[in-house]
Amino acid sequence: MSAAAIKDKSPGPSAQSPPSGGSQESAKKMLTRKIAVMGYPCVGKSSLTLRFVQGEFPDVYDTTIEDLHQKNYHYNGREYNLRITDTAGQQEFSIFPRSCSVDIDGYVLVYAIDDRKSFETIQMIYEKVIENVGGSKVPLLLVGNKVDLQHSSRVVPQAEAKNFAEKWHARFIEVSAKDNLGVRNAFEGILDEIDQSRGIVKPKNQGNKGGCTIS
Ligand SMILES: Nc1nc2c(ncn2[C@@H]2O[C@H](COP(=O)(O)OP(=O)(O)OP(=O)(O)O)[C@@H](O)[C@H]2O)c(=O)[nH]1
Ligand SMILES: [Mg+2]
Repeated sequence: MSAAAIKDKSPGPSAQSPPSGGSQESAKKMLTRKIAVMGYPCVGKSSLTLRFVQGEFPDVYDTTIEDLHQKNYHYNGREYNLRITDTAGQQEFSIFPRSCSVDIDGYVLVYAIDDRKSFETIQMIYEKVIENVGGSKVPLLLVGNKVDLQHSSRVVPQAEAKNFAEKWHARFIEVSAKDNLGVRNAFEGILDEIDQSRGIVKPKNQGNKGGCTIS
């Protein structure tokens, strides 16, 4: 796998993460969070990432090798430097990408609600994450993308995905990168999961676990 290209779309001079011992007070408070976006090919990993990072939905499908995006993000009174790895779609998971096993704070596992195979594969990916990263306390978000297609071509019932998320102690959300539904909530959800796992914030709404829906 080729080295990830860094795509920094954050505005302003503080786009880079602060050097250690930096002098600016604001820079000192910047929290770096590394997030991996994983899933079967064509589920919308890149569209979701680009919608969040750049506010755009790409016109053309361009399969990903691996891209690293950066974004500075203000959330819950904190400043985050987000480093989001948009991974290559995986048909099967015999090899777990090294870039996803080292130094990742949280995982966004994406399937498409109109693609049953992508949902089956996400369960394998989940097992590989647990196997490679270790422990059952990995911050995880299960994302059902393409919810704009729910009335025409849904094949993965929401309840089924919700059950898996509950079993995994993961947060769950259905989104549409195309219609920009729930995308921000998804990335804020994984930030919450990461910060809760570190004891930085208390779980504020357990109801979100295994059940946040955009419709
Ligand atoms: N209807 C609909 N189509 C979407 C949505 N998100 C992505 N797509 C389409 O799905 C196709 C794949 O999108 P990508 O974002 O490239 O998918 P990917 O998972 O990054 O694909 P790989 O990099 O090949 O693994 C494209 O044709 C997108 O336009 C969505 O929310 N709704
Ligand atoms: Mg992609």
